[in-house]
Amino acid sequence: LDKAYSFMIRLRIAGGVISPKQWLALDDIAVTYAGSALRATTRQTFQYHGVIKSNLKRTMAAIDAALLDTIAACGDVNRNVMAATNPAQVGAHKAAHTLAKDISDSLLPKTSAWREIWLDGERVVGGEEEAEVEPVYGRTYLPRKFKVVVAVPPSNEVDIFAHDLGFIAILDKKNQVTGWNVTVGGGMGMTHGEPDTFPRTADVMGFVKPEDAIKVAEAVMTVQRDWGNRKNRKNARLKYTIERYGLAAFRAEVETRIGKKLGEPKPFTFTNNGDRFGWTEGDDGRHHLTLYVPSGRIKDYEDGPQFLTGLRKIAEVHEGDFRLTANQNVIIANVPGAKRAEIEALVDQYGITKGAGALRRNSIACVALPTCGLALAESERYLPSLMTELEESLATHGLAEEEITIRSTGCPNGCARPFIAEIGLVGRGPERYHLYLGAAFDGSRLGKLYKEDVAASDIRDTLDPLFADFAKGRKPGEHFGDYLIRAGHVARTINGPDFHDR
Ligand code: SRM
Ligand code: SF4
Repeated sequence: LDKAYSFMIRLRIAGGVISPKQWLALDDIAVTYAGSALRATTRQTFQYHGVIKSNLKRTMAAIDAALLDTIAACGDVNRNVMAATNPAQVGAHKAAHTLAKDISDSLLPKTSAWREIWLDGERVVGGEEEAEVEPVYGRTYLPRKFKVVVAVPPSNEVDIFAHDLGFIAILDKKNQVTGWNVTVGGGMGMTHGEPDTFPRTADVMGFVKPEDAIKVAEAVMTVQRDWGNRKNRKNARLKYTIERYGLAAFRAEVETRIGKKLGEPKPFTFTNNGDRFGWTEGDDGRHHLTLYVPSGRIKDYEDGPQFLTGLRKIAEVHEGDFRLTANQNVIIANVPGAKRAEIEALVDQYGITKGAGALRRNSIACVALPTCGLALAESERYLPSLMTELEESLATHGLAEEEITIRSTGCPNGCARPFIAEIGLVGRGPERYHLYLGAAFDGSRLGKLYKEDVAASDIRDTLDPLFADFAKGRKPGEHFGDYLIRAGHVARTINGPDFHDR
């Protein structure tokens, strides 16, 4: 008898957009092979948990039949490319999504191994020949994972500063993209007790015209491929390469590889890094409904929202598309005006949440226990109860409707990007967390370690006096993270190497 192995499967969905037909296929896979649950991730894709070994091939075949795959969703390659989701500014969002898709296609490994292994495809390459068909990756791929995002201001919903490479849309007065600011060197993961590892916010490196964006993406990735640290995986992400060589040298090498100079960065403004819940209307008259999905877990809750069934029913009648956000939420997008009432009725019928309290709206928790083998503490299963406690505390200080970002992870790998949340909880051990405070509401600044190893039962009491002080001392419109720095509760982090200084 074989052991009962079960697996997590992660899809690649560039920009997080899928059709209703694909939704139905993914739903069917969830019901048949994955415990009737889909998990929307912080990188705009889906994971299945608990697929047993004997069903792996059948699951992959079903994913392929839905015209999707899992290629490069993990590994030392370019990962799922993220793009701004809410199509309210139609032209700009189309451009962002197209760029994400084009980057995803151009940086995708060319190997046919996925088809060979999972779909019994013909073996067409292998061994020595492999290098010839991997023009970008060669035989040794990248030193480490590589992540790309595309943002459309004023929303920083994709957390542009948390990724290896980013493109920020620069818009003209008609909201059309005139080019992209390029960001490099962001990343979250670190290891407790090892100050040489740190999260880092990306630098804005320059400006590119739309026609040069793909070339720049390839150049940034290949410089990292050639310059990245291949001896120490803990020092291998692009953020450390930029620290080692300096931004100017890195930029010069990118310019050499693309054969022209980058422009100087153009001004841009971000206002937040969250989603816009409820209905929005695009400038083409189409409607988009952003739903709040706690930790992205799409399933039917006992005595609670019927996300899986409700979204299936919606997919059966929906004529637009679905969009996954970088905050683990779902948008029912491109709804024609005439269909809006029907969608709304289904959302209500299945108890699906269109929004939540201010703190929850701005929350993310990583998976952590029980499926993540790297978790040191709970996250997804813990954050909801902590938020209930904190909501009570905030309400006492008249802050119930205050938008504060809160994110938790079960370990310092930072899968929910906790180091750029105004309240960041990072698992340290069972029921113990490092508490990080002082990040910026728009995701442009990291927080700082405020208190080590706080017991879960003490988090509310630790934050309550800070909420009280904030309520009394804040300036109009001032965000919690900014206030904590101004009031001297925590020091400001510049971009990463100073993250551990206190
Ligand atoms: Fe992550 C590893 C879950 C986004 C940084 N991440 C893992 C693994 C695969 C654990 C493992 O290696 O055994 C987790 C699987 C848990 C499970 O049971 O499903 C896992 N990461 C996730 C997801 C599902 C979190 C979520 O709750 O949504 C996200 C899936 C992303 C996707 O769809 O592709 C996820 N991971 C992230 C992000 C955020 C992002 O990409 O925007 C980060 C921080 C950004 C960054 O990369 O710097 C992130 N995950 C990591 C790291 C640390 C990387 C580093 O540079 O140190 C690891 C561990 C590693 O790579 O060695 C990791
Ligand atoms: Fe697992 Fe750590 Fe990522 Fe959470 S942050 S999913 S605990 S690797």
